[in-house]
Amino acid sequence: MTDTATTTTSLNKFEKFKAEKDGLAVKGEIEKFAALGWEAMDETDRDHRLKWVGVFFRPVTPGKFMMRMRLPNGILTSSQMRALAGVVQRYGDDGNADITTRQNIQLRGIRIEDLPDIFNRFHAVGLTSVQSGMDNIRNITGDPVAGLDADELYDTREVVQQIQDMLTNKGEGNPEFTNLPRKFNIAIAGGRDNSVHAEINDLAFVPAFKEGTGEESSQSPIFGFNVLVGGFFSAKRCEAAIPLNAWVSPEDVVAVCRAVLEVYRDHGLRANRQKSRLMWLIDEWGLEKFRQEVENRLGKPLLPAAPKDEIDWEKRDHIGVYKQKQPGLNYVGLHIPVGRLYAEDMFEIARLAEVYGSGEIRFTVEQNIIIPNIPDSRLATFLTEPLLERFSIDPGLLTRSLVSCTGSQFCNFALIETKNRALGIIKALEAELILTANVRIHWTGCPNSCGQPQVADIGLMGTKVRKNGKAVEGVDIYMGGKVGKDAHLGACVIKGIPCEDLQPVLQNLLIEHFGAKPKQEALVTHWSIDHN
Ligand code: SRM
Ligand code: SF4
Repeated sequence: MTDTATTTTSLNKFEKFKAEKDGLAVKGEIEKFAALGWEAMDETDRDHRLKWVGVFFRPVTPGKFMMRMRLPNGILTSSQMRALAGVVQRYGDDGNADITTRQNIQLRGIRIEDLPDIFNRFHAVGLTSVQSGMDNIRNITGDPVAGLDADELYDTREVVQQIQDMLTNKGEGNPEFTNLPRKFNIAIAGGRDNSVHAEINDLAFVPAFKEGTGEESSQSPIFGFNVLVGGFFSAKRCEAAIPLNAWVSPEDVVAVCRAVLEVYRDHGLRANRQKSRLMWLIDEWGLEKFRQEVENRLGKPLLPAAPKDEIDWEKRDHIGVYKQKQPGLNYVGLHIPVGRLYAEDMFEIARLAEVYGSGEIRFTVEQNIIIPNIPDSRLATFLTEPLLERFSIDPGLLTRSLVSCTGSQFCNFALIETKNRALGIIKALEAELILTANVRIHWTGCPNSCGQPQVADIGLMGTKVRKNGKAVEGVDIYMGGKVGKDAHLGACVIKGIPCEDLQPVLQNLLIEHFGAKPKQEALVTHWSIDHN
């Protein structure tokens, strides 16, 4: 199918196993695997190909798998949430779930023998986990308040669903897109605040108005999207997406996604997995040739980009109570500490969404939830629900913006433990400091950057550090990430702080750069940004 993948003799191990048997083929073998058990399975099927159906072998917890769903635009129904809760409760041995940095959810503790029943349960409520890992397109993110926000420019829900349906054959799996050179991220922004981090996706669409041309020139500006390409993070390299110099109308978004993906699938670099993301192809070809190839696949010329996009707001976090564009209705954003949920929480969230709202639940890329469509008349009672004591609408100013990747509890790439440590340090900092504004602190357990430290005010990336002659868990500190309007990536400013020494370092950064005041002056130490 691809020129590079099939003709090279020195294929890397991943290209080899994909050429031998398509990842999606495991879909038809789930019953067999369930009967065999994980220990007897072929290792490549178990460790890699199962990811094509969203099932991840966890070397940290052998025999207890993780399942990564697909939730287009981060939206699910209460019945779907209940189905997920049921899986975590019934099948998840020590099970829990994590809301992810792509508006998505992962379930843990899954046993291979339960997969046939779990897939039946998903099917019954219209959920899919297909093509959510390995060399596939990840969950497609859209505006978390699409269709609710009076100021939105475009309701992203339908187009995000259409893209997912095209790429996954409505959740059944689509072999056309199961052998990409590497993972691929797509985001569609519909509001003015870039709630999806468009700039860190391989392909992103940001709202932009185009002046009418020719016969249309007398008309008012036309709504569409400027296209960004090539954004990605990896251990080797991190890049913000660059403009493709293309403007597309909403009706063309799905076709443009297809065209870009076909070009990437058929020409993306496959020799070295550290150099396979879309930006490496753009580097090799130059943007003009890449754009030309996309046009060829699209079968028509792309229009040049609109001179400016409409991202002109600071990014919102959606935590708290907000009026919807529908009179008398509200959406409420609940803070979920580091995105971690247990079965009973999930059942309770489903109940609250049904009793107070319309049954709909949404996730944000900050690993939080939104319950929309709560009428004014029920809002006060909703706000007295006990769950809101843990999942607050008004958390502390550091807690509020805390994001963390999985870390060593479940991820074998991790160099450090993240989620629990992140919560512990934030609690201690909030106890020591008086803050005047929220500060976005992102933790990520290794340079793969799943926790997006480069978009944070303060990003913490796990590393190993030597202290007193011993290797201990530590972090490199990133600063300067800007989201929303004029988004740009932060950079590493301090390297190699042992985690056990981190709290005073963060305390000082918060005082020096974010206006925090110590509750007790004596506790301030003298670390500074120049310290190494
Ligand atoms: Fe990630 C691999 C977790 C978002 C960059 N990521 C992994 C694996 C699958 C590694 C593994 O097999 O253990 C992690 C699973 C751990 C686990 O058990 O949970 C993992 N990534 C996550 C999640 C769950 C982090 C979170 O706590 O939210 C996010 C799942 C999103 C989803 O729903 O699909 C997640 N990963 C990201 C992001 C952020 C984003 O998409 O905005 C990035 C950086 C952006 C990007 O991809 O350009 C990211 N993950 C990576 C990479 C580096 C990719 C590269 O090109 O080198 C890897 C490693 C790889 O693919 O080889 C990776
Ligand atoms: Fe695992 Fe590293 Fe991703 Fe964290 S950043 S989830 S430790 S791969």
